[in-house]
Amino acid sequence: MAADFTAWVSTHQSLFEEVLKRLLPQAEVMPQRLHSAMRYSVLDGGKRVRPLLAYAAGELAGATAERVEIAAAAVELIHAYSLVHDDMPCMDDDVLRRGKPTCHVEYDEATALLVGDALQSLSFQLLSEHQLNDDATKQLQMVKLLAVASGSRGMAGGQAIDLASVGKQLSLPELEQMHIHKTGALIRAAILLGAYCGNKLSDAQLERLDHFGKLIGLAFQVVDDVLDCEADTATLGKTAGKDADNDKPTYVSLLGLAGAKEMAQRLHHEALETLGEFGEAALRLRELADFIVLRKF
Ligand code: GRG
Repeated sequence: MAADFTAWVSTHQSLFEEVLKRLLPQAEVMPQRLHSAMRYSVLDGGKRVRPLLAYAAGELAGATAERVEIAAAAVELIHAYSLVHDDMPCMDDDVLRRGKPTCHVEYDEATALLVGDALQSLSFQLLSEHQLNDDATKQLQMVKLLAVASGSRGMAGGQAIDLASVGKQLSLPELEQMHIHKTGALIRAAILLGAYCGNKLSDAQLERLDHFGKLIGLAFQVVDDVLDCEADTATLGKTAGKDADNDKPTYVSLLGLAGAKEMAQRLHHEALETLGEFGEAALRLRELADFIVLRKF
C-alpha cells in the first residue's frame, strides 16, 4: 500500500472515531447501560471500510467532509447493529467480535437486542436531522436508499437467506444473490450515500459507482470466506473457521480456495475497470478496492 494511502486511511479512521464519539449518546445519559453498550459496540474497533468508501466517494462527488461524515456514520451504525445481532445466540452465537467479547457476552442478550434496535434508529435520525444535500428531495432519496439497503430486500433479507441455507448446497448464482444482499447492499449504500452528499456526478456516473460498489461488495465477501479459512482468530478479531464449523455454503466450499481467490481477482479487476472514466479523481476508491481484496484481516 502506498504511504500516502496509509496516511489517508489512518487520518480518516481517527477523524471518524471522533465523529462517532460525538454522535453516540454519552454513557452517563440515561439509560446508562444501553448507552454504554451502544458505545462499546461501535467505538474502538473495526476497519471502517464502509465509512472510508463513503469518504472516498464523497471526495469524488465534491461533498464537504461535514456532510459525508454523517452519511458515513449512518451506514456504520447499521453495520454495527448487524454485527451485534448476528453474534447473538439466536443467530451466529459468537463470543468474539473486533477482538473483544461480543455485546451480549459483555452485557446481556436483552441489552444486545436493544443496542441493535437503537443503533438502527439513530442511523435514520442522523440522516434526517442533518442537511446532507441542498435538494431536500435528494436527501429523502438517501433515507430511502439506506432503508432499502438494510431491510428485507437488502441486508436483513440476505441474513434470512443465510440462516435458511445452513447445511444446504447452494449454486453459485444463489450464493451470489445471498451476498449481494447480506454484505453487498450496505457497501453499495455507503458509496452512493457518500456521493449523494455532493453534486458533481451525473446519473450515469452514479450508476457506474453503484456498479463498482456491487463488484467490490461481492469481492469483499469472497475474501471474507477465504480469510475465514486461512487466517487465525487473533488476526481476524473474530472466531476463524466458523463457516465450515456451521456447515455454511461459501465461495470456498463451492469453488475451493484457489477458485475463490481467482474469483476475488476477477471481481477486483472488473471493479477497477468500472472506475476508468473517473481517472485520478477515483484514486482513493481504487486504493480501497485494492485494500478490500488484498487485506489479511
Ligand atoms: C443481523 C440483520 C442482520 C444482519 C447481519 C453483516 C451481517 C448481516 C452479518 C455479519 C456476519 C458476517 C461475517 C458477514 C460477512 C462479511 C462481513 C459483513 C463482515 C464484517 O464486516 P467487516 O469485516 O467488519 O467490515 P469490521 O469489524 O471491520 O467493521
